[in-house]
Amino acid sequence: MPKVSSSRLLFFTMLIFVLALAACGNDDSTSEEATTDESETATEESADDSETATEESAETEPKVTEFEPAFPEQTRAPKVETETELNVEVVAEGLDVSWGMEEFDTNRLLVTQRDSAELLILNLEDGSVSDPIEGTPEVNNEDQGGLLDVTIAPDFDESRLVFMTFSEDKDDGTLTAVGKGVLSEDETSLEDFEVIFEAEPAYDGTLHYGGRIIFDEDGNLFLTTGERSDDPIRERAQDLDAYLGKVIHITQDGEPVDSNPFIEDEDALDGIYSYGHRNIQGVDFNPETGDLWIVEFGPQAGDELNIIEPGSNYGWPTVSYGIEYSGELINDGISEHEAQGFVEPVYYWDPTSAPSGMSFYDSDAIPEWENNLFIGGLAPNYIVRVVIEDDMIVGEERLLTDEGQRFRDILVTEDGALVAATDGGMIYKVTAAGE
Ligand SMILES: [Ca+2]
Repeated sequence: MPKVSSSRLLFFTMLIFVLALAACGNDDSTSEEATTDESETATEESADDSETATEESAETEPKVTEFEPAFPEQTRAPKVETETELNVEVVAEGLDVSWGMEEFDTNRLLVTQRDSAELLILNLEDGSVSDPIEGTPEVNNEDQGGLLDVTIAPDFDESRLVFMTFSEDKDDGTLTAVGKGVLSEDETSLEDFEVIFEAEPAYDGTLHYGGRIIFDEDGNLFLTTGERSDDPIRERAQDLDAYLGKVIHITQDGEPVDSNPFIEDEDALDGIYSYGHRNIQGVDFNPETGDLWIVEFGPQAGDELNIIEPGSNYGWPTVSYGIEYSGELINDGISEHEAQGFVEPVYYWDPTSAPSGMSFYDSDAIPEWENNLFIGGLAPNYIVRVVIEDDMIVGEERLLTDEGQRFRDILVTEDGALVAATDGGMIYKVTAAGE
């Protein structure tokens, strides 16, 4: 990596030189920036100029921070546009916040309702919604809490095992919990529901639960958590004796997976897979590489897309490409991750995209979307599509921008339909027109 740093240094040095030359013949453009450091201003402008001259970014709003990316592809990727004509259909409406979805049978989804804590079955073909399934857990549904994600065991056809995450009340606060139950043959109840994992410690707050779950190819679960938001509890994202702000790797019984990176470390919790995360709201495996990708909420800006490496530290809240909601710097405003010994995000957003549930498009139904990543945006309200080459983001698009919906979760069906759930109770289905 020193190689990258020195070439980048050379690049910026040249950039500043060229810019300084350009600024000489351009008096009025920088006058309102007079109080800021001149070389910084010059660098920023030159970067902007060179980008807009050649390719337009999908992001049109100004940055809210002064931070520069560690490498050019790390933010504000060139705008791309889907050429396939799309059919956008509202399959269902009038639901609660549909936080998680899973296709358990062709074109039939299990859908969680965050606030009412109901688990429903949605038929994508006729839009019908079942009565709530009995036997779901008690949850704390204040603020960001409730019934969160849902997935099915790899052997669901035989075991009928359904796994869910939720925010659970404990004596000393709340925490993110995982439970499992058996879906009855008549699909009306979850039987023998039991909690298999609790992301301790509990905390007296109702924010940042994380809560996504996904099975790996060995039949073990990855669970994501949040760092519970407040200062100082959020510092626990850096601690290996707390399950806050982590990616966690457990068996179907909630036990740490034998190969976990800290299993030999007596001071670390055995379930931890990676750490230094803020609030991970989306997770999926990249179908091309098999790598686990996650998206996590930043503070004000600094939302991150990360590729998860076992045992690695992703930096929060020591470093961030975002700032406090108050506008203050976080920890003196260090953005660069790698220089501080942390993993750089593969991509970040400034201003925010408020990234929630995500899914890779692992279908060829819309060929130009194959292996692209789709991420729900809560505020601003759109679906983000990113195009990836060699683990770099080379294009970004915003979809369904006119719908005015907070997109909470994204799912790609076996048939290649893109399904999006919103906080406003809608379920959208996006397919190629004419299909
Ligand atoms: Ca980070």
